[in-house]
Amino acid sequence: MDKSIVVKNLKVENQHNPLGIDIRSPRFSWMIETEQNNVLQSAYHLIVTEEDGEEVWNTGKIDSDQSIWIPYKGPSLTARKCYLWKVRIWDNTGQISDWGRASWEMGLLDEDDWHAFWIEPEQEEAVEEPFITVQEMFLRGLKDKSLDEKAKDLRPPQLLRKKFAISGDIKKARLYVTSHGVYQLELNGSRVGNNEFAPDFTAYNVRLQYQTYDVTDLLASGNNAIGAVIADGWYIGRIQLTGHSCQFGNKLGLLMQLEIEYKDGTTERIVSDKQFVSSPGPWQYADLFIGEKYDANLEQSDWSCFDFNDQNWKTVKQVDYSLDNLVAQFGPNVRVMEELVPLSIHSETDGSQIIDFGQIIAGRIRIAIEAKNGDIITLQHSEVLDKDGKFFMNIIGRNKDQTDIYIARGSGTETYEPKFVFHGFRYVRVTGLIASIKKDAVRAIVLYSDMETTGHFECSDHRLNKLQHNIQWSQKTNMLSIPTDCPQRERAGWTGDLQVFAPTAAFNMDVYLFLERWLGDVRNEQFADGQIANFVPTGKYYVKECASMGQLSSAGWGDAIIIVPWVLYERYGDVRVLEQNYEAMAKWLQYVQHKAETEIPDSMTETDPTVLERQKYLWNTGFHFGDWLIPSIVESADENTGPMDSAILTKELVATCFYANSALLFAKIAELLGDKETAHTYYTLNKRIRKAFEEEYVDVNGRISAHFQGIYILALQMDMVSSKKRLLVAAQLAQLIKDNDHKLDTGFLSVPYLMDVLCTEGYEDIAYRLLYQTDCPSWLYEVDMGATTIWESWSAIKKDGTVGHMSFNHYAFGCIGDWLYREPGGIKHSSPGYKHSIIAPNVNVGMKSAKAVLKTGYGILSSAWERNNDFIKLEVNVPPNTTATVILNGENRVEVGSGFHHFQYESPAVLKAKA
Ligand code: RAM
Repeated sequence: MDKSIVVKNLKVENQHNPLGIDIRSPRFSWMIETEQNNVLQSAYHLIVTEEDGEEVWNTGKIDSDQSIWIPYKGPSLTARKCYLWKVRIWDNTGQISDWGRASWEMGLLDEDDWHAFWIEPEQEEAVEEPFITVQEMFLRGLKDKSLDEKAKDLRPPQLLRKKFAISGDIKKARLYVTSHGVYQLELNGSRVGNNEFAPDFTAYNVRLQYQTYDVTDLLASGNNAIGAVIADGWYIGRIQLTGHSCQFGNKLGLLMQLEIEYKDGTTERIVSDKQFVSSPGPWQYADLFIGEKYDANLEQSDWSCFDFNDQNWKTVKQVDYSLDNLVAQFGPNVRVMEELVPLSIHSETDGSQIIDFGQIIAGRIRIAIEAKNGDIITLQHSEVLDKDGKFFMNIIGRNKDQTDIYIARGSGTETYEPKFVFHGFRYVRVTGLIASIKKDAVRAIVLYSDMETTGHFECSDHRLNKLQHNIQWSQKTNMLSIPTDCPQRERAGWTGDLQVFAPTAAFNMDVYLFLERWLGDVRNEQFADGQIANFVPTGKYYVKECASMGQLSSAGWGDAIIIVPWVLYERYGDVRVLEQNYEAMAKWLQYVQHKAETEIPDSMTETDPTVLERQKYLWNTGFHFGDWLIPSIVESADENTGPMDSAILTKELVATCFYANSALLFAKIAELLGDKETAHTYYTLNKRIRKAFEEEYVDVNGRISAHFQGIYILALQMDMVSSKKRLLVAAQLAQLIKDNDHKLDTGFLSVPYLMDVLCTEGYEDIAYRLLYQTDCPSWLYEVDMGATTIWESWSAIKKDGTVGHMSFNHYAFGCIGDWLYREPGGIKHSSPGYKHSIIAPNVNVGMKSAKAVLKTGYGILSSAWERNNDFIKLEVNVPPNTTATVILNGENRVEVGSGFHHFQYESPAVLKAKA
């Protein structure tokens, strides 16, 4: 008989049948599929067995509606073992599903599980770039060296190989690998897996991930050979704002353990050791920032096959590095996710050809070439053309070349795709190629961490759809291994950028494990006094770099340790992320509290005890990025004004707002985790900070001393003013926006709340005008100027077409995406993970229709509405095992269960586009 409820999409640690995990208590999730409405789970039964059927853990029937993130609570799991699991559920009408089945396999769990040795090929130690400060990098006098000059300091990636013989019928074979640098593997001439830039970017000294590959089908009884190529990657190569090198080490290394299980039950192990030999390959160098130089004449075919003659290869060194930083891969690997066809290709007068892919991406190209032996083909990457349509390198600074060089073999068609680099680009300038490039001969290879797309937003305004497209692309291309600010200039895990963008990110893609992994490093790199780094992973120059700022962290950046876990908890419903980060949150807040309580601004001459007393609650000292990049300040005609002024003019108030906000969030988290006393302490602290803020900074007319839009927004959003002043403060904000010709003037930290604050304070009309604004700065200005991603600066291309040396791919200002999904889209979580949601589309922001779709942990949640004369037609889909409150017209509440629901209601007054 067909069951009407089915359990499917079984996941362990949010992955289907994962291999090589080292989480001792993995979390189980499943979805329920049914044609019926109003389905809730009332109980589940989960059984874990070994492969031979022996039972490991049997929950029995558990009365529970929990179907996501159920932790394993059976006996200790064994390294390398494969576990089978099955689950069935009961619904609210007593129906029982069939068993759904899946598996997972544990990886190596302890240092003792490793029998391999770290090996290093013969190599010159990498050159450490001299330390320069951020200020020095942007000084006009600081000349970046030529590519030829730089090449002298760059070293080739290394090939390593080992031959081995095995005999017997193979049941399964697993390869556990990691490296100092980034690696790719081959077994008997075939590529192993499809990971790019493994082992990913982590705080390597604390945590280096190993990857597990199923290589059963790549081995054969008899002679075999394994090969690895290792390049500098993040470990050794140039990274971060100043393009420095050797931040984690200066020598390439490999650690590898192949474990074979034969059908007769015996096992065999092949490990990295002195039997490996090494040789440079066709790459003359490969640096993530500078680019790759590849000489096809130096290829050694079949180098990873048994019969290859490796007589001239060098022996490797076995080195005794500690294995205590090894952990299993956690979360997604980087992969080739998409390929793009060129939009156009044209030649410039100097003979170079410019390929336009029509979209800014992070990745590289694959190009089929016909050339003469020794021809040198150069590929330069850029995000924009200049005003006259000429090639323009928009990124400046040390080592930001983004240039790949290919030396041709000269035999027929040869295909080149760099392996160990990625660039941020839309345009590629090809020089050295005489034949004209055909569109079919090139592809842009889009690289990012392999995460599922979970969200979709569209509406009747095609420009807003383009904005959504741009936000999604800035997300994809800035989530390559770590969440970065931009994929070309810095490629650093700036905590503030992610903090503002996390809610949007969690709509667009399943970022849960990706961000959980990164948060692990935010914790790992927390300083002893509780400070949280401005970007993570940091590297050995971090402390030196911060020296000129006098501290290692900034308000609104460090607060990511509280805000990001909270967002993840709300959107994905897993309490573990709060538990894991709890201690780090507490330490961060203690640091802030200590600063607030013990320091007063140098300029303070006050003697009034009440004024002095409230200083304890104001975080008004030290350097902070403040409401970073306020447009009117960045754009100021005054030559002496620059980006740092938005920091200086707003930092005190921003810091105090974030202090209050983090205290409140932490109090909620403490309460949730059962720590009532702490919760009470921080609720009280939050109140005191808010009171002190109002007394210190807000006058009787609701004017705040730092009179910027962003400060009003933060004050309102974070409840920094008492109810009696709220209206006045909101009116000040409204006036500021009106005086600015209905244009925003918000920086990084306040922009996420701009639309929400205006809508809740009764200024929907202003919010609406900002949304449709097309003068700079505005979201649609960028769209009108042809943006395909979100820019770092709203005016990166001026009205007259002048192009700035800016990043054209910074997701921070794309944080409006969250509002689009929640307000016109209409979907909001109201309990963690969308177990209960609120569907309340705001139909009053100038659209004829809008639709938001989100794949939650329970299934598809969606809301689609359309204006039909005087009526709104609304279609809602609520996933099984969840419920929703649908709010029609802002007031009528309808409680619904899972399934499709249709509504029709009278439309409210309409705001017409005035833009
Ligand atoms: C810039 C980065 C980043 C921002 C910091 C403060 O250099 O691009 O976006 O967080 O500065």
